Amino acid sequence: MSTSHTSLTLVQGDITEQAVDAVVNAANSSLLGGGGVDGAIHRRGGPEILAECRALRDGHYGRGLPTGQAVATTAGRLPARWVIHTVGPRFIHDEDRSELLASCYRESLRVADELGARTVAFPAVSAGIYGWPLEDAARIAVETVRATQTQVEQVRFVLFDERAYEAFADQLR
Ligand code: AR6
Repeated sequence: MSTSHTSLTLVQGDITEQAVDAVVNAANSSLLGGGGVDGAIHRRGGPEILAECRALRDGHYGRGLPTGQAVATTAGRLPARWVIHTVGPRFIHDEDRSELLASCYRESLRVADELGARTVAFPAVSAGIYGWPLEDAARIAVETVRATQTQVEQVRFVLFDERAYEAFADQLR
């Protein structure tokens, strides 16, 4: 369980504007950028983030970052110290990949603990281009963070639009 001092908060807005220790990126295995949150983070954070991602690909992550795992880089010009990149599963109808989505939240918090991050902003991982139904993505996000032991003091879910905000708000009620 998240330690009693972990608070879960909701913000409707843009994750690249969050002044937190770490922002979580809904990346893909290549770590080399994409659309959605990933595109926004690299655009606003600048080339330093991509340079560190390339270095990761040249080193330990030669075959890319596996789905459900997380790794940190600088946050470049973002108002955060680190970006924690995680790779959500694509939603497919005939297979239950919920455990991989839960793993994104657990592993991101584990990396946050390693960094000493105390405030962490998450997007709704997999709920955009990867097609995960929003209500289910919100349930997995909130349940997993609540069930994870971490030193992080504030987990801030940053939802782009009102529909996503309401889906997360329903889970926190
Ligand atoms: N701030 C907060 N939330 C956002 C922002 C933003 N700036 N932009 C989009 N969202 P997505 P995924 C919401 O597609 O589904 C990329 O190409 C969005 O409305 O960013 O995990 C990667 O490279 C949705 O609710 O991530 C991968 O290939 C949520 O963030 C792939 O997309 C996640 O949408 C990952 O897809």
